[in-house]
Amino acid sequence: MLSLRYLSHGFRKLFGNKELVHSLQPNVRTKSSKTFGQPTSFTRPHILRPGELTPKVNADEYRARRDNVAALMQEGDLLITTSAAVKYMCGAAFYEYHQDPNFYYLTGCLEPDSILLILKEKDMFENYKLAFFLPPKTSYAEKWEGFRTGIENGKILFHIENIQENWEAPFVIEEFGNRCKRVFYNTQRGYPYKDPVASSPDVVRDKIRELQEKKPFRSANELLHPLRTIKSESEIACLQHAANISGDAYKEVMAKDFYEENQLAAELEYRFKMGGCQRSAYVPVIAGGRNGLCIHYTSNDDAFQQNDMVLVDAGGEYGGYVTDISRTWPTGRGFTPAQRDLYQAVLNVQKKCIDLCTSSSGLSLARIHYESAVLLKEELKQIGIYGSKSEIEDVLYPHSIGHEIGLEIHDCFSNNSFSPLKKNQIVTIEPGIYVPVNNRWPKWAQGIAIRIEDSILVGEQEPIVLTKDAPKEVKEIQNLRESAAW
Ligand SMILES: [Mn+2]
Repeated sequence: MLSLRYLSHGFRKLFGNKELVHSLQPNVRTKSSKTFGQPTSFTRPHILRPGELTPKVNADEYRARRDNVAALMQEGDLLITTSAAVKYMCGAAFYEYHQDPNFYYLTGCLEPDSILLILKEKDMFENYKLAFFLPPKTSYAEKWEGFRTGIENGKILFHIENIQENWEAPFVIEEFGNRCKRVFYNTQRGYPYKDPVASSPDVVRDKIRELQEKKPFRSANELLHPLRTIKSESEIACLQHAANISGDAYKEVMAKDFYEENQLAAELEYRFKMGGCQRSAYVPVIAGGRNGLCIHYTSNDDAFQQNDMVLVDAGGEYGGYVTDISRTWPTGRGFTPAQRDLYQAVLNVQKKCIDLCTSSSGLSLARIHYESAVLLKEELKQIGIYGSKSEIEDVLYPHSIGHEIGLEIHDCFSNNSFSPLKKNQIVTIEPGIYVPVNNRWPKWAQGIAIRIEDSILVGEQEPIVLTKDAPKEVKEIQNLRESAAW
C-alpha cells in the first residue's frame, strides 16, 4: 500500500508547497526550532513521543538508573563513564557512530565527547554528587559537523541540573579524584585491556591517566552489569519491537530466492531499517552451504549453490536494544531428507532448552548448555550419528547455548553464567550443528551447518519467545520455499 509519507513526497515534488503538504498530513506535529545533538520529541516527533528521551524510555527512567547505580556504590567511590570514541575507517571517513552502552544506559545521551561523573560522598546532604559534561554548542560545530544539544537544552532534555561544557571536565575529575578512594571506570570493550583509558574522549584522557596513577581503578561493569541484566518494562518493549521487525524481515527473505549471500544481507538490512530499526545490531552471518561451518562467517561474498542451505545470524537494533536471531533454510524449493533430519534434531533441542528459561527452574545458562549437549547427543543418535560427549562439544557443536542480550549483543558479559536465570533477563537459545567434511561422520551429513536461535524473555514460570515471528518449523519453512519467487 502507498503510504502517506510517499504520497506527500509526491505532492512536494509536484507543487513544492510545504503548507499544502502539511495540511494534507493529519499527524504532523509542530516541530521546535531548537537544535539538539540527538533526536528528541521536540525536533523529531516521528521518532519520539512527548516525555521520551530515547525510544520508549522516559528521562525519569534514566534518572532512576543513576539513583540505582549510586545506591550500589560505597562511600568514596567515583564512577566515570564517557561517550564512545568516534572510530575512523581511513582519513576523514568515520564509521557510523554508536554510543557506549554503559554511558547510554545512565544518560540516554547520543553525543560523542560527553562525560558523566557520579561521586558517592556519605557526609553530604544529597546521596551522591553528579556532574555531566556535553560538547559546546557553537555555531561553527553546528555549521560543519551537526547539531549539538548544549547546556541549556541539555537541562530540559536530560533532566540534569549540573551540566557543564566538556572542557571543564578535567577540573572536576581532579576535584572528585582527590576526594574519592577508588574509581569505577568505563573501559570500552574492544579497546586493548592494557590501555583502558585509550578510548576516553581527548578532552579528559590525560586527566584520567593521571588519576589512574593515584587511585585504584575497577571496571564500571561491576556496578552496571548487575543493573542492566534485569530489563525494565520499557527495555523489554524495545527488545520486543526489534524482535518483531527482525522476525518479519526473516519471513520475507525466506520467501525469496537470492543468487548471492550479499544480496540476502542487503535485503535483511533494508527490511530492518524500513521496519523502524536504526541499524543491524551486528555484522550478519550469511553463510551458504559449507561456509556455515565457520561459526562467525561474515565475508558474505559467496554465490549460493543449488540445494544447499543458508545459515543466517542477523538482527536489528531499536532504541539501542538489539535482537539476535539465527535461522537456517534451504536455498532450493525445500529440505532434502538429510537436511530435514538434521534440522529437526537441532530444532527439538532448541525448543526443549527454551522451555528451561524460567526463574522457577533455578537453572543457569551454563547448566542449560550442559543439557543442550546431552539432548543433542540423543537426537543425533536417533538419526544415526554417534558422537561422544567431547566430540559433540568440541567438534559438532563447539559454541555455547546462548548469552544475554540488551544494549549489547553479548550483554552483561561479566555476569557469572553459573548463576540461576532471573525473571526479566533476556537470553538467546542457539544450539547448532556443524558436521565437518570428514569421513569420521556419515557421508549424508557432511558439510551441513545449522543454527537456530531465538531471543527469549525469562519468565517466572513461562519463557516468552520475543523472536517468534521468524519462521522455524519445518512445515512453515517448506511452504515458504515452495512458493518462493525472485
Ligand atoms: Mn547469538
